[in-house]
Amino acid sequence: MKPNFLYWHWITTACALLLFGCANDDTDEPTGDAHIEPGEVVITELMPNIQSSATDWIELYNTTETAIDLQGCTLSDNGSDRFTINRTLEIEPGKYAVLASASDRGVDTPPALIDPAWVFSDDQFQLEAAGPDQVVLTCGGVAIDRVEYAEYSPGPATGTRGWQLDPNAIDSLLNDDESNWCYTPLPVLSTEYVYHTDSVASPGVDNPACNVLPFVYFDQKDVVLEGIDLVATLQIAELELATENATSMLTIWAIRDQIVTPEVAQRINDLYLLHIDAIYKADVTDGYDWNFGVWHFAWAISNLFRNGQDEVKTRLQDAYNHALERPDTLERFRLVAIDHVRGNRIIMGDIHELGRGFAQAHIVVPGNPAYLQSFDDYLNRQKPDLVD
Ligand SMILES: [Ca+2]
Ligand SMILES: [Ca+2]
Repeated sequence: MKPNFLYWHWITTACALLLFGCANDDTDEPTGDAHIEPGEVVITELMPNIQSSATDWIELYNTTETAIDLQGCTLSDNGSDRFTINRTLEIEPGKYAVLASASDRGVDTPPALIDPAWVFSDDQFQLEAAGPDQVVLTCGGVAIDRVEYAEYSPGPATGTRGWQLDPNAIDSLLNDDESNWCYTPLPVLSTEYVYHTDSVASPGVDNPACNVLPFVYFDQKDVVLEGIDLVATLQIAELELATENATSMLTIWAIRDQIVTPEVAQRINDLYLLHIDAIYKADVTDGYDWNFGVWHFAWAISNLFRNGQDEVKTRLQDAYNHALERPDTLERFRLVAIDHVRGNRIIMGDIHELGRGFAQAHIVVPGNPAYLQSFDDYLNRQKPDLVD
């Protein structure tokens, strides 16, 4: 707005006349030679101060095509915490600098935490885990980038987990929008961002994409299938579960976000308790092993329980109590399974194309041509084509 601009112009002119950085109340701060413009350095990831964690840290990214020296720049929060970078700290173009409260020397620690570009003390600066808090990078009295976060609550799966900017939004304005941020995705196929067993973050390297999965939802109304025939679908689930292979529970998984009656909940509770131990010992089927099966079965029970009305919860209580402990028995997918079963949010939806295809081939929704029309429809589709 114009009045603000004029006011700001007056302030900056007055500051220039005084030959002092007006926004700089520490007159003994050294000042870097380089002139840094807003947005040339962007805050891309941060780790608040968690009691169980040794370090909190901030990742900065140089968006320009020349090296930037942060000497003289200050990092501050929304309170009185601040520190000044009083020696050369150069970020190469397109590279990161991680500023941390301590060096972390665990065996599998990322290099950027073993040898941070800058180490500050807890007395100088702490990012509050409870939030809200903010990080402001100020150079020459000008705010170069600023990021706010409401709270840090990554859930039960991890000790520490990066709060990171989506790699498609590396920009000082786009990073003002909290919807462009996420916790570092938990490992499924790769353990690239895992260290210390249960830390997941990418300090000093590119952030992984926040969400590459097309069918993930957090609101049950977005995933409820109108007209679903749960009785016929459960017939299919029972038939498949009887094989007790590593994917035999997937029909239950496919209906985990639907609104079920207490009777259906009871049946699913019983099916889970009847088959979960066999799935735990199941052989590999089509590349899927018992880790996959146990994770998805426990996830299904957790969603049904947490979305359910009181009577549904009562019927599912035994299975749910068991499912809650199941992720800890896994050799693979443990962190993501903990998040799905015990995490802060209920992860709903078909997740990806493969999940959607499976759901459409195993859920009965009469009148909806994308899905099965009946139990017989399922049986007919299992038959090999007959040649007259
Ligand atoms: Ca910003
Ligand atoms: Ca990163």
